[in-house]
Amino acid sequence: MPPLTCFNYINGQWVPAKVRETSQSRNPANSSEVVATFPLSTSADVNAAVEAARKAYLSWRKIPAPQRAEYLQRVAQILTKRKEELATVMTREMGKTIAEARGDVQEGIDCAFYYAGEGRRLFGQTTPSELSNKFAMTLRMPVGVCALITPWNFPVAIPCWKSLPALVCGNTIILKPAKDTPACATLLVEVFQQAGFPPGVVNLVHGVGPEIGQDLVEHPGIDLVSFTGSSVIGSQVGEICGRIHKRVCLELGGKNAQIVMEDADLELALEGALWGAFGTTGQRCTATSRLILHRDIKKEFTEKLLEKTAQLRLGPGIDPKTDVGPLISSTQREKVKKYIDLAREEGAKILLGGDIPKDSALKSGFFFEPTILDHVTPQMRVAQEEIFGPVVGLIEVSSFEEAISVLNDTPYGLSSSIYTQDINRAFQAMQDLEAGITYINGPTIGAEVHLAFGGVKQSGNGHREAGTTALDVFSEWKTVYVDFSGRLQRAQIDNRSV
Ligand code: UN1
Repeated sequence: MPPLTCFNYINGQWVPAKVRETSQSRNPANSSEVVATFPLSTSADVNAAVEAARKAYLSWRKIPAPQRAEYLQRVAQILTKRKEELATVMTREMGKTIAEARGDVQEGIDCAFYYAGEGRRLFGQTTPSELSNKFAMTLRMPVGVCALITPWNFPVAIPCWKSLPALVCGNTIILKPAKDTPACATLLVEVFQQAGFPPGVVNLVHGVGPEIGQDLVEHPGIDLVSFTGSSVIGSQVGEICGRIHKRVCLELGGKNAQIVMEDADLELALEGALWGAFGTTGQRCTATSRLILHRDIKKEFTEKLLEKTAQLRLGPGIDPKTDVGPLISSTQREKVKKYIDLAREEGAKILLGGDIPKDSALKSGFFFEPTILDHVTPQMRVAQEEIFGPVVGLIEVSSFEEAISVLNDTPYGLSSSIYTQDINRAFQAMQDLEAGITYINGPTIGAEVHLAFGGVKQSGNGHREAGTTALDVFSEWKTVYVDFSGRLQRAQIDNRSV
């Protein structure tokens, strides 16, 4: 297939960047196939996108939300029609298996239907006033122009999580996708174009993070930044936004764990661990990277886990028999490799994997063996830092209380899981696990679009995406008082007897 030539999308037109330098995305399963070329935009392109988005905002915000929702309804329908096409390009460009790529597009479709429905709600509140003949209410108002900076690991779902609630709330958007997945972003924006959004409502600027990311974040014409990515970049984004009082939503890393208690259904816990740790080659911010195992089941569970993990088939995601695709890039693979070296130095034992596969058929891609580390202790760096690869560390514990405390003992708090058949422990865990998401008898991955998504501690800045909670990111509350008494009523004074 010839490479896709990607352009920026500004004010309803596909345009090249002002400086005509380009870069490429490549298929991580073979590293040689160029999937797309994309422009390396500069601040001049960002300025043009901001100008278009600002102008469009003036009229888009005035379109009634139920009518804005009709555009989202069309996005849902067109995405459904183009699901297979987008999934195939995603697998080629990003590497995840074709089944998972379909799931990624499906998440976008679900999101579009969900927020289209929100267009007929966007509920505010009415509440009694302290004073007579006076009405009090809150309304959702749009924020303005939103910069959406998105990662490569969910190249359709995450841009949808951000753009669709932003649009239904009446904002205009500038999407800046990851440099690794320009083709996915281009096809998604093509879907928005087909849905007929007025010019300037949806804009796309390609480029490399540090170069135009900062321009976007600092630009005075942008009112809100929504960023998903690493905690390191997230704190830089947050710092700039804090300094200039810009609204910012940060979805950052995770060091998610699955607890397996001695009373758990072991087969179920095993399937959950395999999917949570090695699904998407461990490249999810919700991936399971620690297994906290009760000592009474650790031996049996580990043996079975080793056996099942050894059976996982590595290969190009496009082959339906593949369980685990490649990592996104050689840089990411180097990072994973460094963590394996570190694990060795720290005294962990590599039970399985830990290297680049020897199989010559896999040589040209960025593959890495599914890896199980044993004798991991809670304070090792491999148990504290996000690896973002197919690596899981086993930590032994002797009690439920210890399991909870080990799970909580990292700087992150995104997703968490416990397998137990004891209802009291399940509820106790629900209450005590320090994470934005807790699964009872399910793996740490697999969030659904109509529920809040996000984490505590360094996993974010307190906001939640998805569900109605995303509306709180993308709208401002306006409180309105209507006094129909025809006279001055002084709150806190005229309604008091003393
Ligand atoms: C991410 O990895 O950034 O819950 C998002 C999940 C997916 C989304 C992951 N629905 O695993």
